[in-house]
Amino acid sequence: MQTTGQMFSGKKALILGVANERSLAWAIARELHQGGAELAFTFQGDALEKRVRPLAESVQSTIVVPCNVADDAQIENLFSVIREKWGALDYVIHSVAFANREDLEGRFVNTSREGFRTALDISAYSLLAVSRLAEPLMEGRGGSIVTLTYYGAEKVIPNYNVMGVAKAALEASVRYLAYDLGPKKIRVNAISAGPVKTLAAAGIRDFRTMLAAAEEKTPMKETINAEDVGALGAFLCGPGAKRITGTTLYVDSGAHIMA
Ligand code: NAD
Ligand code: 0WE
Repeated sequence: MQTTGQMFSGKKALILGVANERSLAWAIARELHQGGAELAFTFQGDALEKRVRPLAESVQSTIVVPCNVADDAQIENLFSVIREKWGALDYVIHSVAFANREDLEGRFVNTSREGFRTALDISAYSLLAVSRLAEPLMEGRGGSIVTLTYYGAEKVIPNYNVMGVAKAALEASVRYLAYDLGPKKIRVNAISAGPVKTLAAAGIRDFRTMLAAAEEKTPMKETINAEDVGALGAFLCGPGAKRITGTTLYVDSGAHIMA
């Protein structure tokens, strides 16, 4: 048994989806850093760079690269930087989702072709795009790819709408990627997290009411926090998960078992 402090020493982790200190990706990053991993971060847009750089510096990360996952050229540039600086990669944390604001309220049936495309492109396709470029860097050493999902992929959650469809595609993609990358000992899994008040959630109308309802309905009568997600993310990268792939693990105080 390795000690916790040494669990990720010599390991290299690429983290996509930190917006600020409340981001679920940041909670996973902190946990990996705690275990001794080296980290690289991406940010989307100039506005977030000034948020992400200080966080990266606080964990001694020197790789901070812009990456809008809607743009193949930016994804390719990201991996050319990783290839040049590290030449190898152990973990990818994919914690990115986006749908147009107007598609996260009202009727799902009204989602436009463009709104559907955007949600699926950024929230689901991006996992394949990133995994394809991570594969050669993980060659010969194995790896773990972790993405973030939500129960709205499986059951109707009012207003989650096209994001639910995108998360369903993401979860299916996790299975197909796990099949493709399995022979190379690259594992691919999703974390299905209960609601947490992050930047992405702050944009959602009545989110506070939803949190209160979630607290009431879960077996444990409590909501989760980002640290809970951090712990599961690190577990999925660690030795305890070495034969876990293609699946969705829940950190939701048991919410998903309830009728
Ligand atoms: P967050 O706002 O901190 O993170 C979302 C990230 O997505 C941001 O860093 C944002 O920059 C990034 N992003 C959006 N569009 C992008 C693009 N085109 N290119 C690159 N990056 C882009 O919020 P969060 O809650 O930490 O969300 C992270 C993940 O967790 C998402 O996949 C979300 O669906 C999932 N999730 C969140 C909750 C919750 O309640 N907060 C619950 C379950 C799952
Ligand atoms: O996946 C999410 C939300 C992701 C998200 C958030 C936004 C807000 C700002 C994607 N796109 C956007 N676009 C924006 O313009 N979650 C799991 C959090 C969430 O969102 C909901 C939820 C929960 C929980 C929307 C409706 C109902 C519940």
